[in-house]
Amino acid sequence: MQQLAVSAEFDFQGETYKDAYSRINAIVIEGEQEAHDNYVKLAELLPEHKDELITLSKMESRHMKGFQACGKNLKVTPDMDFAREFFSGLHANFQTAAATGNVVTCLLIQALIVECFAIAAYNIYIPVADPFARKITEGVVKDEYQHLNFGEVWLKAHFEDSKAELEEANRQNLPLVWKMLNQVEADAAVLGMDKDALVEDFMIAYGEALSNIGLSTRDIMRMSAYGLKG
Ligand code: Y39
Ligand code: FE
Ligand code: FE
Ligand code: FE
Repeated sequence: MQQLAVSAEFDFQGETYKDAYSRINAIVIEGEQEAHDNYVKLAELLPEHKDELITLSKMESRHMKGFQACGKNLKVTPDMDFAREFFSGLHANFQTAAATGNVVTCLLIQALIVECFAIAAYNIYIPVADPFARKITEGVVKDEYQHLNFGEVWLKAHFEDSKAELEEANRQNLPLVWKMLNQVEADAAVLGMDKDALVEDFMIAYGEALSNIGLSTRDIMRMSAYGLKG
């Protein structure tokens, strides 16, 4: 579906917009904070890539500060309790995987699923964002492709050893993404972000990532459908 909305259509200072923004903005701030923490943890798990992963973690901190500024600019207080709850499933799964040294699962959660979610959400948000947030988000989304690329390159290089864990991690975590999208659908719509467009962009980014890693079209189709049927 095409999004032809222009910023002028939105009342960025209206109560309805600001109420929805208090949750979406919080999700993005919390997501960036958790992404920072996840790359720091990955740097411990993959010491041979420590410097690069710490660089990525610092980018996530910058993203968080940028989105905090977007909320302040609209005089919105982010609902951080809502956002922590929103990420709790993926958060718990990442912690468990990290504690047991399942680095493939950690990479699938952060560098594939969360990054593809970010890429979809930010690309859909940019055309409907207020001018201040648009500039910030345009800068951020470029970085997210680099984060996704780290995961793709590592998993491609370890493909044969990773394939089984990748499939299991996908089975456990992809259903959480559909659940998260449903939870955010109404607020996203207020901001001019269409759920079908989010799903479509996520699927494209995630499918491309799995393809780059070395999965067959058949595997990609099977993996992408997990949890979609509810
Ligand atoms: O790697 C990253 O920077 C990811 C943390 C950011 C993900 C943000 C999650 C965006 C979901 C927003 C949903 C809006 C409809
Ligand atoms: Fe649509
Ligand atoms: Fe980020
Ligand atoms: Fe990222």
